[in-house]
Parts: sequence; C-alpha cells; structure tokens
Amino acid sequence: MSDHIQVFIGLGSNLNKPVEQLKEAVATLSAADGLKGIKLSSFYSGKPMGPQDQPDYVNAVFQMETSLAPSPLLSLLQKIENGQGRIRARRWGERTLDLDILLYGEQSVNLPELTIPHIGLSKRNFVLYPLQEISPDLVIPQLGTLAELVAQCSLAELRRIEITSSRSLSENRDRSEGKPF
Ligand code: ROI
Repeated sequence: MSDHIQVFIGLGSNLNKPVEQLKEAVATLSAADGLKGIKLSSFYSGKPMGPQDQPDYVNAVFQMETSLAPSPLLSLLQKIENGQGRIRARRWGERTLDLDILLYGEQSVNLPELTIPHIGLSKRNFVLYPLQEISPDLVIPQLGTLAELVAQCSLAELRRIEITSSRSLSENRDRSEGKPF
C-alpha cells in the first residue's frame, strides 16, 4: 500500500452477540480497500463506562495500515458500523458496534467531526490495555508514553476473553482474500 500510515482502530460492542460483532468488523476492515490488517489485540470484556444498567462490553484494538486520509477513513468506519445495523439507544448507552480511530500515525487531528488522539483515550482501560498488548512502546501525541498512561489507569474488571472457536479465523481469511486477517 503506498503512503501507508499506521492507525489503531478501537472496536467495541455490547449488543447482539458482541464477540460476533467484533469478528465481523475485523473481517470487513481487513477486506476494505485502503486498509491492511497488521495486528489484532485479544478481545476483552469489561463493565460499561457510563450508565451501569447496560450489558458488559467486548473491546479490542486493531493495528492497521491505511492509504486513506483521516476523514475518508472515518466515513468508511461509519459505513461499516451502519452495515452491521448500528443501534445506539442513548448517549453513553448500549451499541451494536463502535469503531473509533484512536491514533493516526503520529498526527493530531482536530476537525469538527474528528479528534485524534481519540478523546478519552487516556482514561479508558478498554483502549489502553489492548493497545499495550499489541504495541507496548507507543508514544501518544500530546499525551506521552503508553506505559505511563497504563500505569495511571486501573485494569478494574477488564478481562481477556479466550476465543475458542476457530471458525472465525478461517472465515476471515476466506473473506479477506489472502490478507492476514
Ligand atoms: N464502555 C466500555 N467498557 N467499552 C466501550 O467500548 C464503551 N463505549 C462507549 C461508552 C458508552 C463510553 N462506554 C463503553 O461508547
């Protein structure tokens, strides 16, 4: 891919079989024009940040390379969210699929529709711990080292999920036509 920028995409779901939602999103992202999968974190389950009367979330972070500029990448992510029947019941409430651009190379982006690094990144264990798993030496623009941020953020009840089914891996490989995910 020419002009590739390293991006980290945050994935989250707490409705309609969250693990399946994330697997499907990973397959779709991997097969998308202008994106290439590099490394996927484990899946993590955790208590909601926000109202507690909603199901637990499943989260992951996907390191990718992209030839897309930030805004077209955001549009693509929104299209994928909508394609998976995005439900967003209320502010800070339950959702079928959230795809967030956490980091875009070493760039800071401040557009009306998009802020990178993602707002709240430094406070969210469900972002910081998966990031640390796949890229422990990261330095985050404006915020410092990932190691420092993780040290200040409680793991709380975040847990790695063991995914036992091998179905998704072969399925994803087939659907992404030879791409690594
Ligand atoms: N809480 C958790 N644990 N994981 C999420 O992905 C998540 N996403 C959200 C809010 C509602 C802030 N809470 C979350 O958008």
